[in-house]
Amino acid sequence: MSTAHAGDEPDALDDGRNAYIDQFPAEAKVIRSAFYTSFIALAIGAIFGLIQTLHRTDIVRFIPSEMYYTVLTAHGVLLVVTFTIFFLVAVFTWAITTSLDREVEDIRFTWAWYALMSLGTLFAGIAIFAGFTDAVDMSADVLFTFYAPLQAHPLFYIGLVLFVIGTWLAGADWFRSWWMWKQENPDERIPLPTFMVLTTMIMWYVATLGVAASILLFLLPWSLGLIDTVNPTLTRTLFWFWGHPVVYFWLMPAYMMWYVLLPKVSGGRLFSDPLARVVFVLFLLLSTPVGIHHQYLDPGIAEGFKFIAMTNTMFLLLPSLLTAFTVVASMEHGARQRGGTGYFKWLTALPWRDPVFTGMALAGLMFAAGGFSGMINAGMNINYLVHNTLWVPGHFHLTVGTAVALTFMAVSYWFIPQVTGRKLASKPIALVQVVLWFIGMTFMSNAMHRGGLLGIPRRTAEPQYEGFEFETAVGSIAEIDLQLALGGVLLTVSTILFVTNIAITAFNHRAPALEANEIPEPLSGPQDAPKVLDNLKLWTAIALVLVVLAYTLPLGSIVERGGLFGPGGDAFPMTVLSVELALETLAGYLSS
Ligand code: HAS
Ligand code: CU
Repeated sequence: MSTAHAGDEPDALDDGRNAYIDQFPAEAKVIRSAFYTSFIALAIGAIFGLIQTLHRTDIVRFIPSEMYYTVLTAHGVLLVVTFTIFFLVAVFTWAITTSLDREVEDIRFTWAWYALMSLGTLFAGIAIFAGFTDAVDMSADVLFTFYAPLQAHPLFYIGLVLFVIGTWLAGADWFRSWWMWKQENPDERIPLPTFMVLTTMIMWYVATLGVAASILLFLLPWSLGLIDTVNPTLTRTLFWFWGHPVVYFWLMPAYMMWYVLLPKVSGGRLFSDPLARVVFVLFLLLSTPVGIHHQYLDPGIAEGFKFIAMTNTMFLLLPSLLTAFTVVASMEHGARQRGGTGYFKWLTALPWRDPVFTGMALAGLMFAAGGFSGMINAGMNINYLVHNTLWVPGHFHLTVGTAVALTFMAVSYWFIPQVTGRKLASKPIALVQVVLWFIGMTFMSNAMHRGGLLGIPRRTAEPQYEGFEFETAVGSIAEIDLQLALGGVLLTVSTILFVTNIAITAFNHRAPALEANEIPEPLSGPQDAPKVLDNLKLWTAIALVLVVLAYTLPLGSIVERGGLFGPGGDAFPMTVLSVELALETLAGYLSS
C-alpha cells in the first residue's frame, strides 16, 4: 500500500511522477471515462432540476404540466443512479488499485463492465427521453422509484438490468484483485480503502437481490405482457428492500472520501482505522433490513413489521454518528498539525481556501442536518406528518444532493488532475462553486422542509390545490417558493461552474507538478483493529440472517394476502400462451 506519514519529508511529492496516471495509466483511462459519464449525467439532470423548481413554484413554465413526470424521472434517474454510481465505480477502482498497489487483473474485463453499465444507461435513457415525444410509442414516466402501478416500456427495465449486472461485474473485478493480492500477502490486513470497497459491494450484492427479483419476476414480464397483473405491495416492498440500501451505496464512497482524502487534505491523518472498519461493517449488517421505513403509510403491512424496521433504522444511525466523531477528530488533528490551537480556534487553521477540503467540510456540515431530518423520517408516528410532502425531497437533497454530490464534486478537483495529469483550470472558481452549492442548498432544502411541514405535497406539477390555502406560522407560501426557486438557480449556476471547470481541465496543459497519489497512515492503524473485523464471510452471513429475519414474514404475509401476481392475478395462462405463440411463429417461419 502506498502510504506516507504526513510529517515525512515530501520526497515523492511534487516531482510529477507519482500521480495516479503515472502509476496506473491504463486504469486511469477507465476511471476518466467513468467520471466523464457521471458528469454528463449530472449536467443533464441538473437542467431538469431547474425546470422543475421553476415550474412547481410557477415562476417560469418551460413544459406543460403533463410532462412533469417525464422531467422528474429523468432528473431522478440521471442524478441518483447514473451520476452517483458511475462516480462510485471510478473512485472504487482508484481505491483498489491504489491501496493494493496493483493493476487490475485484466483491463479488458474492466472496460467490459464499464461498457455494460453505459449500455444499460443508454437503454433506460432512451425509454425515458422517448416520453418527451409522441413520435415513438415508448415512455418510462415511472420516477426513480419505478414500482407498480406505474409501468415503463420494457427497454427501461432491460436497461436497469444491464446496468446492475455491470455493477456486479465491477464488484467481481475488485474482489478478484483483492483475492490475488491476498494470495501474495496472506498475513496482511486488508488495506482500509479496499476493505471499504469490499464491504460496500457485499452490501450491494445483498440489496440488489430485491430489485432483481422485482424487475425480473414481475415488472419486466408485466411490461412485456407476459403476465397481466402484479401485486403492487409486493413490488413496492421488493423495491424498498433495495431502495434503502442504495442510499448507502451513494453515501459509502462519500464516507470513504471523508476517511481517506479529507484527513490528507486537512494536513493530518485519519484518527482511527479500527473505527472506520466498524462503521463499514455496521452498514453492511444494517442497511438492508430497514427498507420498510419507506412504507410506514402502506396498508397491507402489519404495524409490528414496521416497528422492527424502525428499531433497525435507529441502530443504523450509529455508523454515521461514529463517522461524525472520527472525521471531525481527524480534521482537528490536521488543523493542529498546521498550528491550530484552542477548543474551537483550530477550525480557522484548516485549509479553507482549498476547494477539495471546503467542499467536503461543507458537505459534512449539511449532512449533520440531513441526518437529523432522516431521524425524524424514521420515527413511525412523526413520519405520518411528513410522508409524501416536500419535506422528503428536502431531506434527500441534503443527503444524496449534498453530503454525496458536493463531496463528489469537491474530490473531483483532486481526482481529475490525478487521472488526466492536467492542471485544474481554476482553483478560485472551484472554491466559489462549492460554496455556492452550500448556499443554494441552504435556501432550497430549508424551504422544502418548511413547505413539507405545511403539507405541500412532493412529486406534483401543481402543488397548490384549488380553493385551499396552506397556513404558515412564519413567512408565506410565496416566500417559501421564492427561496426554493432562488436555491434552484444558485445550484444550477454552481453545476455550470463545476462542469465547465472540469471540461476545461480535461483539455488543459499538463500540470508541471502533481501531488503524489498517497494515502497517509492512520493515527491508530489496522494493528489496533480486532482481526475479526476483517472476517468478511462472518459479516456476510450475519447480514443475510438479518435480512431473512426482517423480510420473510412481511413478504410471506403480503403474498398470502394479495397473491404473488396480485389479487386474482394468474401469470401462467399468459406465459403459456405467449410461449405457444412464439413456438407457432417459429414453426411457421421454419416451414415457410
Ligand atoms: Fe433518508 C427517505 C431515513 C440517510 C436518501 N432518504 C429518503 C429518500 C432518499 C433518501 C432519496 O426513515 C426518499 C426516497 C423516496 O423517493 O421516497 N435517511 C433516513 C435515516 C438516515 C438517512 C435515518 N437518506 C439518508 C442518506 C441518503 C438518503 C445518507 C442518501 C445518500 N430517509 C429516511 C426515511 C425516509 C427517507 C425514514 C422515508 C421518508 C418517507 O416518508 O418517504 C440516516 O442514515 C442518517 C444518519 C446521519 C446522521 C448524521 C451524522 C453526521 C455526520 C456529519 C459529520 C460532519 C462533518 C463535517 C464531517 C446521524 C456524519 C464537520 C465540519 C466542520 C466544519 C467541523
Ligand atoms: Cu431509507
